[in-house]
Order: sequence, then structure tokens, then C-alpha cells
Amino acid sequence: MEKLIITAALTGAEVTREQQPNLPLTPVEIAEEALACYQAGASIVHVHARTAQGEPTQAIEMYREIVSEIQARCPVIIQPTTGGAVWHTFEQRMQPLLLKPEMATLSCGTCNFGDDVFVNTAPFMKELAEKMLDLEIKPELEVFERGMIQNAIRLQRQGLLKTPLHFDMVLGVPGACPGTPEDLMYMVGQLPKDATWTVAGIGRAQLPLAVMGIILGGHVRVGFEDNVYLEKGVLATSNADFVKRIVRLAKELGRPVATPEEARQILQIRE
Ligand code: KMH
Ligand code: ZN
Repeated sequence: MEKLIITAALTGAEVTREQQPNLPLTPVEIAEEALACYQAGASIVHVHARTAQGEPTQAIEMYREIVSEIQARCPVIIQPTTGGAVWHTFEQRMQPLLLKPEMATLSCGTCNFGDDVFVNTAPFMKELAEKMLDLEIKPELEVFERGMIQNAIRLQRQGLLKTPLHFDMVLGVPGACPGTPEDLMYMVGQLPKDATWTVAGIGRAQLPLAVMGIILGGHVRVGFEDNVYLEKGVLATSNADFVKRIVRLAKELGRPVATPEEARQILQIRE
């Protein structure tokens, strides 16, 4: 089995300091958290920027600062969001791509997202894929529902995504596909045979689905974007708490953990 790639989703767009007092918000806080996660065993950090007031922002200057603060500390793979927050425009969401990161997310369809709708039209997905192809950015294909796998395959058949595709099964978002083991098994069974995948279980689905990711040969995403509790009623003190637990579990289950350099090779990220 391939080595395990651990992604830390450090901040997200929805979680607040009221819900998680240790949520990193400023570029320096995000970079310190990225370093702690890298030291714990993460090879990728998924990044959302916030303003000084804690509002989600897609401003390129914020991403530039975050990237430079992280790069000054460690060689982790930086994966900015193009999902942003549900109210960001398509144009705002594309901003981080102008920095030519090694990776970025590409959400593969529209779904309910709590009380909101997370909109990803076919023309927008096409535009994102074209831009990432052009800039040699490896897309992580965010899948919240079964039909989104097909949307990704369609983009690949149109020549807009390079194989092997890399998916993130985001399961347990209220309004989209639940985060049960059966759902994950079914979704993984629908992926192209040469694809790589990671799993991001939301809330209490994070830990059981992460364990499945380890034993099924997938990869794992953890972090405050998806879940703030280490166990029922106990808030994590840092994103690194989650990473450390995955490293412990992977060791127990006999799955070695990838360094960022090994993750670059597994995901065929540009040199
Ligand atoms: N904040 C969600 C609406 C991504 O980062 O690509 C979208 C999201 C997905 O977080
Ligand atoms: Zn995100």
C-alpha cells in the first residue's frame, strides 16, 4: 500500500473562534499551525484565508502572505481553497490560483450546504480546470455527492483534467451525502481505478472515516475546517492533535506516513 498522505484543513470558512477558540485566523497563526501539523506528520495543508475580523476572504494578498509565512517555516504542500465561502463570487474564488500553488481544490458540483447552497456550475468547474491545467496546479477534486464523481470524469474526458485524478470524499456535510462507512465504500467503488483519494469526514464522521481511509489504501484529511472536537465534548487544542492521532493509528495499522516529498511523488505534483 502507498504511504499515507495526511492533509490538515486548518481553518475553513465556516468555523468561528466561538466554536473553536484555537482556530488559526491570521497568516502567522495559520503558518504556525501548518508547522505544527507538518512536524506531527501532515504533508499537505488545506488553506482558507480570513480577514483581521475573522471573515472568510479570497483576497490574493492574504493568500500571498499565508503562503510566504508557511514556506518560511516548512516544506509542506500548500493547497489553497477555490471553494471559499458559499457567498464568494466565482471570480473571488479563483484568486489563489494566480499564486500558482502546487495544489488547489476544485469542487465538482452544486449541493446544499447547511442552510445554504454551495454553487459550482459546469462552466465554472470547466474554467477552474482549464486554469489549473494551464498553471500546472494539481486539482484535489472535492466530492460531496455521488454525481460529482461523474462531473470530474466528464472534465477529464474533455481533456481538462490529467490522470490519475485525485479525489477528496467530503462526507457528512448537512444537506449532502452522509458520512457513513457504507457511503464511503460506495463512493470509493465509483472512482476510476487509477485514481487516488482522501477522505474528509465532517464532525463525528471524521475519525471513523479516517480509519477507513487508512485501511482501504486511501488518504486522510483532518482539521478544524471539518471538525473541532477531539472526542465528544472535548475541543482539540490544535489541528496537530488530529494529525498526531492519525499518525498513531496509521502506525498501529501498519501504514507508513508520507513526507511532503513522498506525497508529491504519489500525487504526481509538478517538480
Ligand atoms: N467552504 C465551503 C463552502 C473547498 O475548500 O474547496 C467550500 C469548501 C471547499 O471549503
Ligand atoms: Zn475548504
